[in-house]
Amino acid sequence: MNGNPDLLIGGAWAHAADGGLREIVNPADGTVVATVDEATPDDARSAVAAARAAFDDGAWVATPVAERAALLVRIADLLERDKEELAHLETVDTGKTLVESRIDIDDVISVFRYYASLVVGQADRLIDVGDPAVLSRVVREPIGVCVLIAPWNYPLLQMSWKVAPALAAGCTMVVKPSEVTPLSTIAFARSAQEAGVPAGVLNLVQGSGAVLGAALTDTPDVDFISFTGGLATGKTIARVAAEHVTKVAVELGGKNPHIVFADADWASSVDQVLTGVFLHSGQVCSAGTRLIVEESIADDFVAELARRAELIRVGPGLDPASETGPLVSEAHRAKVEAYVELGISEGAKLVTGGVRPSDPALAAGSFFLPTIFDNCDRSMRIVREETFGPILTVERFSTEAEAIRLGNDTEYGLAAGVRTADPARGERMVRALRHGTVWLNDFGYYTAAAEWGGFKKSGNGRELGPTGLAEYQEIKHIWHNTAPKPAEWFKSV
Ligand code: TXE
Repeated sequence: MNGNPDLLIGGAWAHAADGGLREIVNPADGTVVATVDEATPDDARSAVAAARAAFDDGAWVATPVAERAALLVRIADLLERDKEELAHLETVDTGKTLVESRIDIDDVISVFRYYASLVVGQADRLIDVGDPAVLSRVVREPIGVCVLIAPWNYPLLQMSWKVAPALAAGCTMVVKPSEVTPLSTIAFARSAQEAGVPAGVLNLVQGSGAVLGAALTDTPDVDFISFTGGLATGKTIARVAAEHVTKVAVELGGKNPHIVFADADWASSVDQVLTGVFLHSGQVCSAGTRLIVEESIADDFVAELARRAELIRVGPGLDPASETGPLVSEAHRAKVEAYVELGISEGAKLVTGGVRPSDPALAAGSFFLPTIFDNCDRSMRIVREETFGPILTVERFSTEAEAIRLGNDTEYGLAAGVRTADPARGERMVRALRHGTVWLNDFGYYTAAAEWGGFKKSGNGRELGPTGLAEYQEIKHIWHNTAPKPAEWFKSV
């Protein structure tokens, strides 16, 4: 049995019902960094029941909004206090560099502060129905019990985009981090408890999604499921939830174009195309994995990218010299390697990378070198499918119309980048691209105050911004007649 119990159910920390454990591996060196409780479906059902009871009990829902906001601020303060420890957990769990992990935790903190301030500013909408005796107003109420499922690439960050608005709205919840990367979420749940989140409001189970999925989603006791992860799992969850008419929001990744016109600023374009795809070894839903570059500069641009990609220092996330870390697991590296093989067999030209680093010091980790494929086109699966690894594919265009067509020629629609010195063309492009976020002469940035989410198969619903709070709220119209009188409808009666 593990030391500290890792499941939080109804305000009490618990071990798994069957004593099951899971080893958590540092992908930088293959070492076991922790052993955590692996929930059973019964544990997951207990967590849902605890969230249901805490919601139906009404006390949390009735908590004044200012108190809920103050709780969010206390959570943010505790995360600030524990930032270094949380960043360390994120790095040994996911492999990303400490620099990236610290940025993630800063963003987590800002999300809690953002929703604390947003929710206190929400006002009911008053409607003039033409009768001064009637008070008509539209109010927001918490949607209810939420199941919040997060992936492994940004474990606490993705979870915070769900937990912060859910708490702000007055919901209760079961959170399930990825079984590959649960450590920061377990630490977070302890902070939430320390901050004073009432028993049953936030429950945590961790374990295999395939095993726990049905207990968390195939139930009438859940009112809302927010999921970030892969397309296949998102479809499964949406199908199961439909049976109960449970509202679902899913963020399912992307295959994001980064379009570079010949007049674009050269230095920032090279830099941002590289960081856009190779940051966190490409394990980013909004990674700019498709370079779509104007024909006239393509050869020189790709040559410069390759030169710079070969200089990227791949290494353990805890080593300050590392610029990007390993892939999250051996299994995931195998998937990325299969895509490289596929790209070669599809006829793409391997310009650089495509292999593991030769440095023996990295042999125990699941590292993979930044990889660029030129001469790509939309018939290739490496151009159409999310590889979720450090693989950049290069397509070329000659006209603006062709750039738009290529940029939209994907079943996904999460994010896109455009680089041009012509503001009018830039504005035409950002409106023409069918993606949830479009960057013009920048790439990868976001803010808690602006919505995040995808068009098409990148999902539905939005996180962050006011819409990210609205997802957790039901709308109720209240019609109050302060001077009731007979309706005088059926005059004969
Ligand atoms: O994700 P899964 P996987 C993409 C990326 C990656 C692919 C598969 O292309 O290669 O998805 O990754 C939980 N019911 N993204 O298999 O399975 C699971 O335990 C309920 C993009 O790791 O989608 C984890 O907590 N939950 C993405 C979460 O779902 C289930 C980030 C995500 O795991 C479940 C990650 C079930 N039946 C991968 N099955 C992004 N949008 O950023 C699994 N889970």
